[in-house]
Amino acid sequence: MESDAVQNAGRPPLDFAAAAALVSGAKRILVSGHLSPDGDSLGSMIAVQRALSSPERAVVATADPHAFGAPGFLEGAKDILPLRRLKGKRFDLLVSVDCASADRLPPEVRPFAAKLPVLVIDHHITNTHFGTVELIDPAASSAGELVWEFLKRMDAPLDRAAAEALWVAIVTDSGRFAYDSTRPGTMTAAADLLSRGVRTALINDILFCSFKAKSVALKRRAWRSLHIWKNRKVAEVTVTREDFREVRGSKADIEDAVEIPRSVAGNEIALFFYQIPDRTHETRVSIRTRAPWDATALAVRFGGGGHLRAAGCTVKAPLSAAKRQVRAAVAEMMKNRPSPESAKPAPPPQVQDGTEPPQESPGK
Ligand SMILES: [Mn+2]
Repeated sequence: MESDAVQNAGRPPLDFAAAAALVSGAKRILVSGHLSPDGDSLGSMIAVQRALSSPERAVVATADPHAFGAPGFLEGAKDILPLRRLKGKRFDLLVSVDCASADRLPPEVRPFAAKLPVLVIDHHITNTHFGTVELIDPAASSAGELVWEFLKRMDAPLDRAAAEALWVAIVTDSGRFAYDSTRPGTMTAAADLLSRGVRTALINDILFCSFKAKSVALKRRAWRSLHIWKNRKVAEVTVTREDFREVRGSKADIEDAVEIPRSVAGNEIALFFYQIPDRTHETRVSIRTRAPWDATALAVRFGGGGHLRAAGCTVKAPLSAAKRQVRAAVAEMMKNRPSPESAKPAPPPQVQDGTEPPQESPGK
């Protein structure tokens, strides 16, 4: 693609040829996203699985089907191999999409990451570089945008189901083309996907405009838990293990809960605390920030990571203790407000499109 300079100005060079060579030499490929896959993870996985499968090459994508949430409607989701059926299977390459580190892969996939060559396709700024070959661009809207470019360069066939999977990856992670991470290259990918028959209005309805009863019930509980402090600059919601149990739901049913505290006028830091039902001694936290605050600065204090304005972490403490720790960290961070100048990441010299690092769902 000759127009890279305009499409994705200022990004680091990515070695697509090395990535293609790794894939071309493989006969049995395993594809995985991060634990509890979001739309970007799931969509990227499905697209890689469909586009790289051929009579000469078996490609298996794996995840926990119970964790799909709304993106589980995708046609390719039915071909995902449940994690528990991975045991004993053999592969010669692992493709990791939208996953920032080997320990964010599902536990069943980690042994493969340890012994196989790994192609990493990711956009997390906190990526730990666990790949043999890596296509990592923290300025990309989504892993899906990078997967699209890679598959195009490989001349891999993209049918409508693969195109819709990448569409879901991009629209979920870019906030429907709204976040700063939306760049000209995002729209180029999206335009190509539309030309392959993506049903955009239908998908928008499924993902963003209709909610199952348990999602509505969890959202109601999240709203009820809304707590606003620091002169409205910080807001948080909480969903407890009991909430999930009572509505028989999971995190996948309330993926966007952090938008509730984020929607409070004047909000600068939004937090979503939730418990993973069978892990009583840890608390997950989704973090969203507005300038000048760096979401990853908060997340890394608790061993997490993500993006400049969207990050996540797992606090090794029960809910109330975790809240105390995170609130203390927020209060401490906000003691020193960075000046607008130092808060802005220095743009590379020839950037013309105003591209800024991505803003996206955590963890993930
Ligand atoms: Mn992502």
